[in-house]
Amino acid sequence: MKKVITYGTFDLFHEGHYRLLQRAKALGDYLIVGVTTEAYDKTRGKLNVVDPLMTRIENVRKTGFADEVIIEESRGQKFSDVKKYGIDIFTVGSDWTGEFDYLKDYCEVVYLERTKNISSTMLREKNSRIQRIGIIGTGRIAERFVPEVKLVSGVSTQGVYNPHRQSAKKFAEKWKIDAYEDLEDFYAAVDIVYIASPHETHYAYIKSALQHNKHVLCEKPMVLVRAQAEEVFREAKKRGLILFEGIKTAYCPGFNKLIGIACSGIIGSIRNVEACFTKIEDPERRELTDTVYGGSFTEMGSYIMLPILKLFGENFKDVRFDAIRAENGIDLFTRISLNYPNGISTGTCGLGVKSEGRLLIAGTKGYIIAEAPWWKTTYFEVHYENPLEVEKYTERFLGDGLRYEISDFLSMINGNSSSEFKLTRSESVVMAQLMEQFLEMENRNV
Ligand code: C2G
Repeated sequence: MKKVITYGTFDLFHEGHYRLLQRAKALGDYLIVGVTTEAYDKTRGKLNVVDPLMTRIENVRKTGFADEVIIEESRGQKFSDVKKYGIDIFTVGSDWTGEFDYLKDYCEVVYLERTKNISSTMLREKNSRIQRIGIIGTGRIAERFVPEVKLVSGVSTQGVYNPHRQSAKKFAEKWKIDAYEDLEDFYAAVDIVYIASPHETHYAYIKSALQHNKHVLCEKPMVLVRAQAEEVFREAKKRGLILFEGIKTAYCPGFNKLIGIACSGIIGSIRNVEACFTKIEDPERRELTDTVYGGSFTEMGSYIMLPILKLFGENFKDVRFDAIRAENGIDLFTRISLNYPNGISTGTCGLGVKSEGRLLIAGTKGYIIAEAPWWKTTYFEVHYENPLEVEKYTERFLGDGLRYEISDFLSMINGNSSSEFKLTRSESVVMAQLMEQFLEMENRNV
């Protein structure tokens, strides 16, 4: 008797799951299905699992393909299950290709083709809890986005749009999703849109996505002009849609813990914030060659403005920018100074100058320091006058961290607005205003 095993969360049970189990069963005579516990999903960084374990087991059982259902509770369990149950074939979807090759020493490993259009053949109503996401743009950030979507339950990457046909095709083949050349076809196939195209194209794409009644998650900087930010938020509100600026730090659990501690009063009243983020970039890249929209501030300014706006608010007295420029005029290293009635702040970012990336928050009783990469906060310290008195805080940050913003975006779409405070609309509007002021100062013709 040929024994086959497969595992999964099987949340919001859909056709992709059904087809996977059907083909897994067909590989042998006896199929064991391992269903993950909530605790295990948490440790492996899968967010937003909706259905309780019993419902997920019941849905697997109802397919009639499983001869036995077991619970998957920990990372090392697959290896021991293969031994324990005398497994001949381990199988899982092709989104995991390569990931379980270590089991090849003990059994056959088969990666079954993942089902692409999980909602095309099954009744849409049945799948209405799964949001189909479409990606606009195929750059580096879009590459990081797709694997993160996989770890958020309730959302599935449907396809990608890029006016450059070849780029869309290549991207779609790599991630086994659909490529769309026509924007109308793209909108017709998706429920929500993730915009990861060049900065200057965001505004037009946001408007067109909203006009097609799609919720929008847009990469930072969302737009580069204050009036445009106000306009798109107004439009989203009018249509009852969610428009979200994707600054991943804002949704990162460690960063939120840090802001909470900073505002708790333990360091007294906050008087100074210094945030720095630099990343040496290849001089040939768009960021350093696009003389209109490139440069350090448009690329990284959102990160360094975030803690300042979170801690001091939007009512600064004055703003000043200082920049070191490359020969082509692009800012290589930029400092924004925002002065408030009771505090001062500086944010520094650079693509062509390297510095210590840190976030320092000084108060009347003590200070908080988070070293690089504070924008993916996992650790920070609270210090006081007495140098021996140090409090240390840690928090998990999984993968590339985009899963946190995707998960919060999804909760908002599903009517839970409890994450809204993490990056408010008015904070996004002020960031657009500061981008606009910076570009004006630089005499860029945007
Ligand atoms: N699947 C699929 N097509 C989809 C979606 C999912 O074929 N459109 C497959 C996955 O590849 C997996 C199974 O269905 O084999 C269950 O998917 P999930 O519930 O998302 O579980 P997953 O996180 O992939 O669990 O230990 C857990 C396993 O390693 C994988």
